Amino acid sequence: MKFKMKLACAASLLALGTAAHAERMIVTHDGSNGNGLKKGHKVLVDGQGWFAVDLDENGKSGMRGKKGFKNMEVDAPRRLMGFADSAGNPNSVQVLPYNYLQVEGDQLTLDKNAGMKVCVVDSGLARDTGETGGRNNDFDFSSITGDNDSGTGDWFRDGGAHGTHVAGTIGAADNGVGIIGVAPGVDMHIIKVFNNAGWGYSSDLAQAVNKCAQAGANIINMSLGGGQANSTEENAITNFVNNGGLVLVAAGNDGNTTRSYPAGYEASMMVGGVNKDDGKYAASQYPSCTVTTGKGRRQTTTTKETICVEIAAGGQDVLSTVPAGTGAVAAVTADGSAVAAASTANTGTQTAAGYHMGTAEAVDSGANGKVCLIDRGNISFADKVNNCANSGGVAAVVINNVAGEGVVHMDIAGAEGTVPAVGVAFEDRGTLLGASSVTVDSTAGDYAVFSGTSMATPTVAGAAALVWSNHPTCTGEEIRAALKATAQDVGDAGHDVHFGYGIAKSKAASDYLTTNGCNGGPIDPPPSGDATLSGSTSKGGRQANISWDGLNGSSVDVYINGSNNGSTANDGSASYSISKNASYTFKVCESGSTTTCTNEITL
Ligand SMILES: [Ca+2]
Ligand SMILES: [Ca+2]
Repeated sequence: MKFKMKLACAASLLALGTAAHAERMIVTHDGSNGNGLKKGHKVLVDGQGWFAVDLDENGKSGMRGKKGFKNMEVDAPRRLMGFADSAGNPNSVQVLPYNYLQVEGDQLTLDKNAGMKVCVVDSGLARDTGETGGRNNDFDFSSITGDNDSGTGDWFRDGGAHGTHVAGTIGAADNGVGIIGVAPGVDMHIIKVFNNAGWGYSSDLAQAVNKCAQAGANIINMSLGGGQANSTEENAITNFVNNGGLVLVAAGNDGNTTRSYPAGYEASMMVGGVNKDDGKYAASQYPSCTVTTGKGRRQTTTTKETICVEIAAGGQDVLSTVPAGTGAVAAVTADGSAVAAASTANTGTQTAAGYHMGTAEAVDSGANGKVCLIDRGNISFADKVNNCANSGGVAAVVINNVAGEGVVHMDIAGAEGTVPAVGVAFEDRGTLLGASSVTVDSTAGDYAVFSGTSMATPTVAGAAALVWSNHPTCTGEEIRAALKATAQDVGDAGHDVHFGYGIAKSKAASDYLTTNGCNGGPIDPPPSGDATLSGSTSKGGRQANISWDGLNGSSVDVYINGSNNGSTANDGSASYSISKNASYTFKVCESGSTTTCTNEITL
């Protein structure tokens, strides 16, 4: 019996060894023998004159020799276009979080002399030892003030990680380590309304808003909310905005249509969440923009874009600062290539050869001394980690089993095995299984990944400070309008309840204010569909080069300075001779259409 078991194991290992060398190929054929070519293979996708199939080297040579075979090429994986945190461990290098890149934080510089100050109404900031951890060094504390409160204590001691994470997204220092805030080093004023036990502020939120005003803040970030509107609270926020300020408030994380407050007041700018791929953060609330008040003949229905989500930013899986020692971040490399990973409670650093344990449902001596590469599924994460540790594995890397879901965030509560354990994305499975050396570096430290509209809101607050510092004569309402006018439309075409005007873009908002002045100009109609146009000049300003995509048809019409310049092949690019010191607008439309067009650009 024992002997038979061993044989069975050996057989399955061999089978895996062969499968690891198989590649997903696209085979094209002339149609004369399609079924003959497919015979004996599992067809993954069946097209007209082609099919996709996994083939090892023998399979490839067999296929080439068959009647009707035309060609064969690797079916390369395609991913959604998206943003990603820059590579590295924030405990030793400065990581650029994806939400910072997505909001164009890297494309604009904060002007510190403009005197922007962001008031963070949250759970305090980890400057000294607090309720959950110690000082986070990734702040310029000389630029940060706060107010103490009898209910919640010192603003400079954390009352939980939330406030430190939010403040880091707004203004963590650009100092070569940790993360970078969207407005790095911006002046901040901290009001601690929560502590680790929950709400503890001795007065109301209206008082917090007034304290922000007294401190000279021009932006307030409130990554908080609840169900009931309150007129005192609303009046305080309205006054702050009427005096030229801007108030960003989180939409909430219940994934439903509830209007949360203070986000739902007209004076507040409600912020929704997106993920790194510009998709919706599923938990982000999406209240209607329409309210009905009164009864019978006095009933009125009002639609206002200021009582629903106005703008969105990265809120899912956001990396930022936490009280020292309370976070954990993971970095994985496969033969030196960085692979995105999520940490677990099991931390540590190990480098070894990788060993594919399948779904790791049993102890496997092959993993001894190696990094266990484990597919998600069938058994709990804790059991996978235990089976890796009990096999003598030095670290466990669990690979997601669904494409497009990103890294797997694992709860390994109950695992007895103490080997470092991390989760990675399905898309990196091939890289990991093909690597001869895998490093797992999961370090307890001062940074962590959180999700929520609480993370999206400070991303927009940072963007507002960044844009406003470059246009300091504008009011908060003008900054709010510019952010909306230049947001990247996502989801349903145009304004919608999930994203408002779309994803905030700092550089675009700043450019818009440069072009149109604080009170804005005419807003370009949003491009229909996803058609986009970009361009540049060359030959000393004598040639304009444009590139577009997203238009259908074999040819397109190019409009220069509003006039149809004639048609050109829809091959995605064209060049035109222009006069050196003149400016030209370009727009590209589907042939014969004046509505299915790209955005307009000026060169
Ligand atoms: Ca930093
Ligand atoms: Ca939209």
